[in-house]
Amino acid sequence: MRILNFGSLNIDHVYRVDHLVRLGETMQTQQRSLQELAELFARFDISGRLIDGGPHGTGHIHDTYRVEVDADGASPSYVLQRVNRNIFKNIDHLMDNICRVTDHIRGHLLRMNGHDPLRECLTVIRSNDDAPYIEVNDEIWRLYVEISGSRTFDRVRNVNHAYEAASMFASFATLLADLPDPPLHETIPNFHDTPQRVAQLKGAIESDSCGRAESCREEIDFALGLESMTDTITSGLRNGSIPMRVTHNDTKFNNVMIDDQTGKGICVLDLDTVMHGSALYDFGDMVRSMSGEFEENEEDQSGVALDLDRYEQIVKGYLDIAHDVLVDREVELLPFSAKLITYEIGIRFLKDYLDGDVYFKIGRPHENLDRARTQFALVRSIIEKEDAMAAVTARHMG
Ligand code: GN1
Ligand code: MG
Repeated sequence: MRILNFGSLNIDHVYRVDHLVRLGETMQTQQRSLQELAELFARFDISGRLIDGGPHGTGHIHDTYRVEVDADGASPSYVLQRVNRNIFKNIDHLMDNICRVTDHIRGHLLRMNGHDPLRECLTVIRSNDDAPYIEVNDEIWRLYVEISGSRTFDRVRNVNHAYEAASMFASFATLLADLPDPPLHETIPNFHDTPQRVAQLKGAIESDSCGRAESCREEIDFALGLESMTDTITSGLRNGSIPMRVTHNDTKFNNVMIDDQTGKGICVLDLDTVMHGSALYDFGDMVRSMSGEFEENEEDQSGVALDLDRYEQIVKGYLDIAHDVLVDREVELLPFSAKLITYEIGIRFLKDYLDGDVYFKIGRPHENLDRARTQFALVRSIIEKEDAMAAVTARHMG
């Protein structure tokens, strides 16, 4: 089995996107003055004077800034992130997981030839007090080395992207399969407990705190109509038919850095939810985020559909690495997992819309409702194509 796949696919085009998100245009990351960013940067144990910085990326949870530094004539960049502590309640646990995971992966990369841990693994910069984060005015900040010569994309842009990202996430899991004890902390309890997500949705419908339930009756009915499928993976984990593994738990396409020159996946990002769970949620979330020609928040969902060729690339990229590791029950549930996680994330968006948009950042009114509708449209498409997806999967397991 290959450990890391940096295969030999050719990419004709690497599409460039502008990483810098202007304030107010698409999200709510607070603008910070250069002086503020410089003061924060100075509290980390790294040389250099901050010369530029601003909001970065399209994550839904934290506030992320890219900062550029002058260090003896060189100008390295870093990613400075204000951690959302409403969501991550135990910062020591969160950062302990991330340090353990990155140290473990770095160790593997250093033992293998031809790898660059600074580009292929996140590097946490420690603070002047030798901690993996700083606390300033009740805010939690952390600093990562920016991965040079690469970028993320919110949407798959060419035929090889899906293959690349799927093989990156599979390699990531392979590298963590021998993570020694103790178990990782559960940074968000019951994160992929789909039945519990349904219970939370029901609570939000019941309290209807913003008076929005009537306007999304159709979405609510759709969500509740599929409730019977929701414990398939959680019950499998409980009865042992599905193995518990170290998993990423947020395998959307924009959590993989793609190399500008080669178009290959180089590094997996967003390690906040690396925990013990089912590989199926990881596989399913790749399909959710990579199998179509649409954004996560479409206002018009008529173009939302699963593309079987894309699905095949994801299966190929994933199974090229994970083929020998998966048990039969996991293989059988690969197509189902795409339906389940798309549903789960759809009901999380719907719940947040009902709650008044308190969890996922929004850039416009009703964005969370559009996100929910987009996920539900994809669920419908997966239901139509589940048999074809199973046939594709079987072909690549053969
Ligand atoms: C959030 O942090 P980000 O934007 O990569 C969320 C995921 C969802 C995703 C949907 C901690 O991920 O669970 O799948 O949005 N992360 C958390 O886009 O809730
Ligand atoms: Mg992310």
